Amino acid sequence: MPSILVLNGPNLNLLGLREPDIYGATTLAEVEADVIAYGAGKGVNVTCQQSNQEGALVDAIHAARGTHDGIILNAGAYTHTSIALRDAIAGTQVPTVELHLSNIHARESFRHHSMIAPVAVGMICGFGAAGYSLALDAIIGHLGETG
Ligand code: CA2
Repeated sequence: MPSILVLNGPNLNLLGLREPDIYGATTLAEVEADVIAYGAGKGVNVTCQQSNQEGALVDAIHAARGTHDGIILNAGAYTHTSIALRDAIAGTQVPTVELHLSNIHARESFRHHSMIAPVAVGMICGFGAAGYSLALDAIIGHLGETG
Protein backbone atom coordinates (compact mmCIF):
# COMPACT_ATOMS: atom_id res chain seq x y z
CA MET A 1 0.00 0.00 0.00
CA PRO A 2 1.46 3.41 -0.91
CA SER A 3 2.40 5.55 2.06
CA ILE A 4 2.14 9.34 2.17
CA LEU A 5 3.39 11.73 4.84
CA VAL A 6 1.27 14.83 5.44
CA LEU A 7 3.62 17.33 7.05
CA ASN A 8 2.39 20.61 8.52
CA GLY A 9 4.65 23.40 9.66
CA PRO A 10 4.58 26.31 12.09
CA ASN A 11 1.35 27.57 13.61
CA LEU A 12 -0.83 25.11 11.74
CA ASN A 13 -1.60 23.54 15.13
CA LEU A 14 -3.76 26.68 15.59
CA LEU A 15 -6.04 25.77 12.68
CA GLY A 16 -9.70 26.25 13.48
CA LEU A 17 -8.84 28.09 16.68
CA ARG A 18 -7.74 31.49 15.29
CA GLU A 19 -8.24 33.51 12.05
CA PRO A 20 -11.05 31.30 10.64
CA ASP A 21 -11.70 33.98 7.97
CA ILE A 22 -8.31 33.16 6.41
CA TYR A 23 -7.67 29.54 7.33
CA GLY A 24 -11.16 28.14 7.95
CA ALA A 25 -12.87 26.68 11.00
CA THR A 26 -11.62 23.10 10.68
CA THR A 27 -9.08 22.07 13.31
CA LEU A 28 -5.80 20.36 12.43
CA ALA A 29 -7.04 17.17 14.13
CA GLU A 30 -10.12 17.21 11.87
CA VAL A 31 -8.03 17.93 8.76
CA GLU A 32 -5.74 15.02 9.65
CA ALA A 33 -8.63 12.62 10.35
CA ASP A 34 -10.26 13.60 7.03
CA VAL A 35 -7.13 13.09 4.93
CA ILE A 36 -6.38 9.76 6.66
CA ALA A 37 -9.94 8.58 5.91
CA TYR A 38 -9.72 9.88 2.32
CA GLY A 39 -6.48 7.98 1.87
CA ALA A 40 -7.94 4.79 3.32
CA GLY A 41 -10.74 5.01 0.75
CA LYS A 42 -8.09 5.15 -1.98
CA GLY A 43 -5.96 2.34 -0.53
CA VAL A 44 -3.25 4.75 0.62
CA ASN A 45 -1.73 4.86 4.09
CA VAL A 46 -1.53 8.46 5.36
CA THR A 47 0.65 9.53 8.29
CA CYS A 48 0.37 13.06 9.68
CA GLN A 49 2.96 15.13 11.52
CA GLN A 50 3.15 18.78 12.57
CA SER A 51 6.01 20.80 13.99
CA ASN A 52 6.72 24.43 14.71
CA GLN A 53 10.47 23.75 14.44
CA GLU A 54 12.28 24.10 11.11
CA GLY A 55 14.90 21.45 12.03
CA ALA A 56 12.21 18.96 13.05
CA LEU A 57 10.57 19.43 9.65
CA VAL A 58 13.94 18.81 7.96
CA ASP A 59 14.32 15.64 10.06
CA ALA A 60 10.83 14.47 9.10
CA ILE A 61 11.63 14.93 5.40
CA HIS A 62 14.87 12.96 5.83
CA ALA A 63 13.02 10.19 7.70
CA ALA A 64 10.44 9.99 4.91
CA ARG A 65 13.11 8.67 2.54
CA GLY A 66 12.58 4.91 2.33
CA THR A 67 9.53 5.14 4.61
CA HIS A 68 6.99 7.12 2.59
CA ASP A 69 6.40 7.27 -1.16
CA GLY A 70 5.53 10.95 -1.14
CA ILE A 71 5.02 14.02 1.01
CA ILE A 72 2.26 16.61 1.18
CA LEU A 73 3.93 19.64 2.73
CA ASN A 74 2.32 22.74 4.14
CA ALA A 75 5.48 24.42 5.37
CA GLY A 76 3.56 27.45 6.67
CA ALA A 77 5.69 30.59 6.86
CA TYR A 78 8.88 28.54 6.30
CA THR A 79 7.64 28.21 2.72
CA HIS A 80 8.84 31.73 2.10
CA THR A 81 12.15 31.57 3.94
CA SER A 82 13.56 28.08 4.30
CA ILE A 83 16.48 27.05 2.12
CA ALA A 84 16.89 24.14 4.58
CA LEU A 85 13.48 22.67 3.71
CA ARG A 86 14.12 23.17 0.02
CA ASP A 87 17.49 21.39 0.32
CA ALA A 88 15.92 18.54 2.32
CA ILE A 89 13.35 17.89 -0.41
CA ALA A 90 15.97 18.15 -3.17
CA GLY A 91 18.42 16.00 -1.22
CA THR A 92 16.04 13.18 -0.33
CA GLN A 93 14.23 13.22 -3.68
CA VAL A 94 10.96 12.22 -2.01
CA PRO A 95 8.20 13.49 -4.35
CA THR A 96 6.56 16.42 -2.58
CA VAL A 97 3.36 18.33 -3.26
CA GLU A 98 3.39 21.83 -1.79
CA LEU A 99 0.10 22.80 -0.18
CA HIS A 100 -1.41 25.98 1.23
CA LEU A 101 -4.84 26.54 2.66
CA SER A 102 -4.95 30.14 1.47
CA ASN A 103 -4.18 31.49 -1.99
CA ILE A 104 -0.71 32.81 -1.21
CA HIS A 105 -0.68 34.77 -4.50
CA ALA A 106 -3.75 36.77 -3.45
CA ARG A 107 -2.13 37.82 -0.17
CA GLU A 108 0.84 39.97 0.90
CA SER A 109 3.71 40.10 -1.60
CA PHE A 110 6.09 38.37 0.87
CA ARG A 111 3.91 35.26 0.55
CA HIS A 112 4.15 35.19 -3.25
CA HIS A 113 7.59 33.60 -3.34
CA SER A 114 8.04 29.97 -2.33
CA MET A 115 11.42 28.41 -1.62
CA ILE A 116 9.72 25.02 -1.94
CA ALA A 117 8.07 25.44 -5.33
CA PRO A 118 11.14 24.75 -7.54
CA VAL A 119 11.72 21.35 -5.89
CA ALA A 120 8.04 20.34 -5.53
CA VAL A 121 6.08 18.22 -7.98
CA GLY A 122 3.48 20.99 -7.94
CA MET A 123 1.49 23.26 -5.68
CA ILE A 124 -2.13 23.39 -4.52
CA CYS A 125 -3.29 26.56 -2.79
CA GLY A 126 -6.45 28.46 -2.03
CA PHE A 127 -8.92 25.63 -1.45
CA GLY A 128 -8.82 25.56 2.34
CA ALA A 129 -8.93 22.22 4.11
CA ALA A 130 -10.18 20.53 0.91
CA GLY A 131 -6.66 21.10 -0.42
CA TYR A 132 -5.36 18.14 1.57
CA SER A 133 -7.50 15.62 -0.31
CA LEU A 134 -6.76 17.44 -3.60
CA ALA A 135 -3.05 17.15 -2.79
CA LEU A 136 -3.45 13.46 -1.99
CA ASP A 137 -5.09 12.88 -5.38
CA ALA A 138 -2.25 14.85 -6.97
CA ILE A 139 0.55 12.84 -5.34
CA ILE A 140 -1.25 9.54 -6.06
CA GLY A 141 -1.58 10.59 -9.71
CA HIS A 142 2.08 11.61 -9.84
CA LEU A 143 3.27 8.33 -8.29
CA GLY A 144 1.09 6.42 -10.76
CA GLU A 145 2.74 8.23 -13.64
CA THR A 146 6.29 7.85 -12.38
CA GLY A 147 5.94 4.31 -11.00
O1 CA2 B 1 -2.12 29.20 3.51
C1 CA2 B 1 -1.34 28.44 4.09
O2 CA2 B 1 -1.58 27.25 4.28
C2 CA2 B 1 -0.04 29.00 4.67
O3 CA2 B 1 0.98 28.01 4.50
C3 CA2 B 1 -0.31 29.26 6.14
C4 CA2 B 1 0.86 29.94 6.85
C5 CA2 B 1 1.29 31.19 6.09
O4 CA2 B 1 2.46 31.74 6.71
C6 CA2 B 1 1.62 30.87 4.64
O5 CA2 B 1 1.96 32.07 4.00
C7 CA2 B 1 0.41 30.27 3.96
C8 CA2 B 1 0.43 30.36 8.25
C9 CA2 B 1 -0.08 29.23 9.07
C10 CA2 B 1 -0.69 29.83 10.29
O6 CA2 B 1 -1.81 29.07 10.60
C11 CA2 B 1 -2.69 29.61 11.46
C12 CA2 B 1 -3.89 28.97 11.57
C13 CA2 B 1 -4.83 29.49 12.40
C14 CA2 B 1 -4.58 30.63 13.14
C15 CA2 B 1 -3.36 31.26 13.03
C16 CA2 B 1 -2.41 30.74 12.18
